[in-house]
Amino acid sequence: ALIGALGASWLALASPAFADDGYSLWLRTSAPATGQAAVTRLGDSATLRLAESELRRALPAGTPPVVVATAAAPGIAALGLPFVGLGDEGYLVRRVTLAGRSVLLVAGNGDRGTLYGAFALLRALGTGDRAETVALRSAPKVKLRVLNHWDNLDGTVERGYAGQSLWDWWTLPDFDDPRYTDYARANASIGINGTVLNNVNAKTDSLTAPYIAKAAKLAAVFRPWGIKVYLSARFSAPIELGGLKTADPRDPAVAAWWRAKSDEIYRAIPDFGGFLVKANSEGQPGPRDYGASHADGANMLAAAVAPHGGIVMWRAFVYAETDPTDRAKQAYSEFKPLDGRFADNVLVQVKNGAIDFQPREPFHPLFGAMPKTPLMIEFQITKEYLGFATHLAYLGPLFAETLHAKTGRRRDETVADVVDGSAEGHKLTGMAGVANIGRDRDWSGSTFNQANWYAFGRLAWDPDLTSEGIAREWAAQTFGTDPQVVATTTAMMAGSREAVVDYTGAFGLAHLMATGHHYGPGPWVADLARPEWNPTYYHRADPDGIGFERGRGGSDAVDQYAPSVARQLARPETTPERELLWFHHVRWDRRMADGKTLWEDLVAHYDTGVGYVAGMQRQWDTLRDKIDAERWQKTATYLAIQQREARWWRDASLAYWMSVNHRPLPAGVAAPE
Ligand code: GCW
Repeated sequence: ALIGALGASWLALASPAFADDGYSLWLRTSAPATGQAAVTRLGDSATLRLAESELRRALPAGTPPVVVATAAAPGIAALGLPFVGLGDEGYLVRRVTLAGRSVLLVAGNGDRGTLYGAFALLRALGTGDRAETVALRSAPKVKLRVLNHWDNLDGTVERGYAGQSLWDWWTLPDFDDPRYTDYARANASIGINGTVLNNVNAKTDSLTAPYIAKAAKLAAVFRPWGIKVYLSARFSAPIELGGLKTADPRDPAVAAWWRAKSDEIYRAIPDFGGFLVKANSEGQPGPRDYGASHADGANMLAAAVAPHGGIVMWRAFVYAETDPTDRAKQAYSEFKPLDGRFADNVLVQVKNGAIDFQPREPFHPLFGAMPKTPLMIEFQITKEYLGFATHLAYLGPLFAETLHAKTGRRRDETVADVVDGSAEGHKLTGMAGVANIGRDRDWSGSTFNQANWYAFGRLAWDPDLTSEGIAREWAAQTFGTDPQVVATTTAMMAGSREAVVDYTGAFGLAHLMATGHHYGPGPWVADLARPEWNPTYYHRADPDGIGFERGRGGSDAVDQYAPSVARQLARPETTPERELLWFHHVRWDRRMADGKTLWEDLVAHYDTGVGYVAGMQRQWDTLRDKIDAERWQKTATYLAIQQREARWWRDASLAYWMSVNHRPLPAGVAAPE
């Protein structure tokens, strides 16, 4: 094994194209360094030791001497460095003179900050900064940076496309799979500090003593990496586990059951983060079953964890068939009136858009509309509606588009300002990402999917980062700093999400995917039990036009936005074209900004999407000699699948639209196969 390891590191040095199955993610450059840089640690804790060992394993020989410390370590205060404002998790990396020696100091107020600083230094060096001149200072803008695993206790993962769940519930709590540590390390390297272990479609078993012990083991592994464990809670657990007759949150026996359950969890996991709850949504039980409100439910749970410093993340993803008008309006209708009624340790978790993680959605109208309530944003890192693990779609632009959208509530207020608490001065803030992680060797089902995990973490740390900058960082660490490789991969990534929008349906069309699995086209589907599950509900195509009318003559969803935004969205003329059919039903022959008809433009977008994928194939081909064979080949194969399936999307969609609108294809466009 030793010879194997030496061989591998020798190869790593000799050639940028060494064999790689993607397991080391963006931490490839931190393969064991050959010579060791001098790293000194001031102070002692498990987390500080990790900061030290991360630097030791990765810093090349010849790096100036490095000191890892916290602000309180001897000699540090006298340096007068700007620790103020860094909080518990921020860090500084500076050239300083300590005890007469010139060193590179990596330090935070607390040891987690120091660990993040160590990773930040490695990131800086891995993306081309020089150790001699590097100077970094950063603190997270969002407090809870959390992955949501939709992992079931039987090992399957809902909407997971990267293999079985990482958590091996059978061998926990005894067996400490080294992969748990690798997982924690990867997350810590991008600042993720929380993980919800189980699916929001929760089973009560996860709250039983054996599973609490298993979760406690994971929590112990993750703790030194600064990561807290949370659990999804099934609201009816007091009935199913506790033998009570009701789960009514106003019933004192129910509240007492949750208090006792929370106490039990905290005995096993003293720093347990708290609960995530999906209530009264898609068949999950909740307070509405008893005529109580979401606030009643959330506050009851919040009271149970409050004595231990825990929090509740209560999802706003609700829709019921009892409201036939517009699914997109329901979360706002239900939650907006509850603003100000949630306990201090509750966050309401809102999906980025009002429907469900579509390739493009306008930002959710709740952002900015509940100023008294901390709103967490929930993104989906796993690509349920964007081609699963096979299609290459970099989600940085999707995340950033929502975060940087203007709410219209105050001058220049963005969704990011709401999420990071700066809009209203909330201290409890959060961002959740539905994980794309499983037991595949490459964790996320493909190399480029790793970029989405990475981008989520980086944007949760700082929602104002640009998706382009994040892509460059990721590419340099994942493939090496060769400028051609970085330029080519980031160029591929840049438009890849827009390509998915184009070949699945541009201009704000949404939810056109095939039934159930959501892979591939199904815009014709009209026979599902609930109207709002059918693609035809969303696109409303008829011989004259297409789109869902959400203006004032329609469902009036536009008036859930701030007045200035609502005014803009109320009329097709002032609605951004990319969201036109989300908000309006318009004629197929409507004139678009480019002078062509909507139909002509829609057709053109399908072709653009297909063409983009072909372009990515050509770009990737130019890197054949620069990327290790295993990652190159898998990506090439997946791009070929995507190319075939982009055409499938185009052809099936066009054939269907033409059966509705009876229009010919614009001149020069190839007929669907
Ligand atoms: O995105 C949809 C998915 C469901 C998911 C649900 C949710 C966990 O199709 O699989 O269930 O939303 O977010 O609750």
